[in-house]
Amino acid sequence: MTLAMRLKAGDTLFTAWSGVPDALTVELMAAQGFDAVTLDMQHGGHHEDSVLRAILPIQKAQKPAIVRIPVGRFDMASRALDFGAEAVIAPMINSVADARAFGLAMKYPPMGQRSWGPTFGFPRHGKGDFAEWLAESNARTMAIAMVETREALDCLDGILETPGIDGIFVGPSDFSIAWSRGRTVDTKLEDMMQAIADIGKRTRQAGKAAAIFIVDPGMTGRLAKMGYQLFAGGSEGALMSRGAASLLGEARQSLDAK
Ligand code: 3PY
Ligand code: MG
Repeated sequence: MTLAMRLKAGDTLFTAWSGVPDALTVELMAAQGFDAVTLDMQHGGHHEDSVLRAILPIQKAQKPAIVRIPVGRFDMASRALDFGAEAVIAPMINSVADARAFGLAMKYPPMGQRSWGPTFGFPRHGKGDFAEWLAESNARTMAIAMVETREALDCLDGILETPGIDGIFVGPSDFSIAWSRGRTVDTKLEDMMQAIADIGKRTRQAGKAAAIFIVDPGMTGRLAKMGYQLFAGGSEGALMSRGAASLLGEARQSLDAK
């Protein structure tokens, strides 16, 4: 089942968040219990070449590869799909015009203007027929627009109605900066939770997927009740520090017990 199918079926999914631009590291991440792996080109170290190489080990692990492009790089959105990504997350979609440009880059005609040339994506998905691939592509690839400003919230209905947009991804750090008018960055800011709940609910009512970044995994249950289904978190740094703390804690405890 594709990522799009699983989300439509109502599954709750977790994607790891890779920022180390190295296919061997991504291979290790893809072997963990996450449902998908996201390669972050906005704030992480991933670049065109690392995305091209790192999608392969994710597919080998039979998981969907997701790419977060840098702000406004809709050319890269099409390239990520050509390399075999199943979904692209576009940051700072702050207007219907931004959403439209993103949707056009992600979908083949007549819905969009994506140019043909899945040089790596086609053989990597093991497909044998171009026409079949063309017919399936718009439905199997997801354009996920990030809502992380007050402007984006103001035009949420327009973004949700934009052809080609399959889901919304809330960036709670940027959203908290916008919400507090630059006073703080805090993904647990209580007075923005009503707005976060409203985004989740309206996105699901529109029949689209609702995703969010989780800094504190303990928030997941609360966010799931708001309609969020796809949770992103677990960078290499976060996984290493949690893993190291747990391993060393256990080992030192056993020394104390001897
Ligand atoms: C945010 O929280 O602003 C994000 O973009 C998550 O990565
Ligand atoms: Mg952000």
